[in-house]
Amino acid sequence: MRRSAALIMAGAVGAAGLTAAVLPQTMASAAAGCRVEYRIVSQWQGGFQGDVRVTNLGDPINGWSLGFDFPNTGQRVTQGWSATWTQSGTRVTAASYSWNGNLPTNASTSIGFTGSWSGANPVPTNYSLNGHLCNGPVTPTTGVPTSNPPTSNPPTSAPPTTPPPTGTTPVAINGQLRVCGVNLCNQFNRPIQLRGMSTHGIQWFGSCYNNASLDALANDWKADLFRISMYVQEEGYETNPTAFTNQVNNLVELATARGLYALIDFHILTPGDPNFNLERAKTFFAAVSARHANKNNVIYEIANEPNGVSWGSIKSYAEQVIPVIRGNDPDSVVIVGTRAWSSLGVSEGGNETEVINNPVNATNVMYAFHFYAASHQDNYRAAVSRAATRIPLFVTEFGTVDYTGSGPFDQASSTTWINLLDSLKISYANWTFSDHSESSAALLPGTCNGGNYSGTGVLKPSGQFIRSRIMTPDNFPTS
Ligand code: IDC
Repeated sequence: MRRSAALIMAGAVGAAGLTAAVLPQTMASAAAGCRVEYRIVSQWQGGFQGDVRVTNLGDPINGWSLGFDFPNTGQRVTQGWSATWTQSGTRVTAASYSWNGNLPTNASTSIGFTGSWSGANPVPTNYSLNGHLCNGPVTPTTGVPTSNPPTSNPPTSAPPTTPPPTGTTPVAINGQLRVCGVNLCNQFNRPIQLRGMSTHGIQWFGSCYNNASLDALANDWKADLFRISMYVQEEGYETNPTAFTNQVNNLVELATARGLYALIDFHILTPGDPNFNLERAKTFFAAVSARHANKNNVIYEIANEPNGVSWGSIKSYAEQVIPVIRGNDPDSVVIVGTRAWSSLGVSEGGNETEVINNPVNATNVMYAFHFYAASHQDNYRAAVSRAATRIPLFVTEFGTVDYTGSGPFDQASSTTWINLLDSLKISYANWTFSDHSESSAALLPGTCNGGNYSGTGVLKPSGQFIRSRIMTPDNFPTS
């Protein structure tokens, strides 16, 4: 006993020194304290999922490295998220990504991992933040009753990830969704409407999506839906597929932990032919659908806004990408972008009949419709009203301003639009939940540098309006 304890101590000291030595130069050194809450979320034969929530009790830091020791070297992190995970002996180090590195004083962030369970309970000790031992109270593990590894069944194909909370969240009430006729139905086979927000490009506004902002979306806005816009071009996915896949996966976990539906948007825009990105789409959707196959809250949007391309080409793309998703996640809802920036063809002189007469050959599919309220008005509303009686529509993106994402907030047209969507039970996500200076962004510039995303004080006029619409009761049917 004494010998192994001594070995653990030695390992911890050596690795802690290493951690401090590899901190990037840009990291502030002043983290004077931290508090860690550790939880074993689930466990199975030989493995477990851990959740670590760290609160910075010291000076603000931009870029963090959290270290801790497992009781023995047989306990290893096998897969982690929301950080870059490494392990040396018993010492585990989790380094922030750029999108979650900012940790103001008293701010918290949550990270998670799956690990191997060997011997003692995998309850870490010696937590440190940026090389400083945590001097705040450390809450030990909760919910782990035994000292022996449990003997429940191992997980099936996908790794265990964030379990959704039970109770009154949108996902807890509605469960796995499916397309029913022209509607989106919940687990009771009753039509529902989901209302929520879209990120801006996560390559630019990643710092806006964190525990505090997702808490605000779930609890203050009472949103149902979080759309994750992963641009493919414009400094997006094509520049680093692994990093963007990880970032999307992490954002899905943030939504899942709050019982929100996560809409994964493969944000093609320029070039407008989705087939330009066909192989990338297959690779990306194979990865994310495998990762989230066991969840019931993930919706896949496979092509943001096709443009300058025929409906036939879009349909051909969809019929190659959908089987990749269904191979991992057979019951998921998939949304297909429509011609002319997801306008059902209207913006290029067409109309909804091209889709109605030649639908995608797959089940559980919906069609995207996008609008910008100041630019797209009566003739677009007429197309939606007609199409809604024939095909399932999902407004995966809309703005309250003009099609550039800027210009005056058009409250009158936005109100007419949202009333129409409400009356047809068409789900929607507003562009954007970000602090971009443009008028379509809900948050005031600079909001994402701080820790508060709740209330109207952080919102532009468009954000105030959209929040007031989203926060009205959902009244989801429960039988
Ligand atoms: C816009 C952003 C803007 C960014 C631009 C880059 O608002 O900040 O510089 O993309 O491409 C869409 C697109 C969406 C656009 C948005 C507003 O899906 O990417 O975002 N819009 O122009 N379709 C119609 C409008």
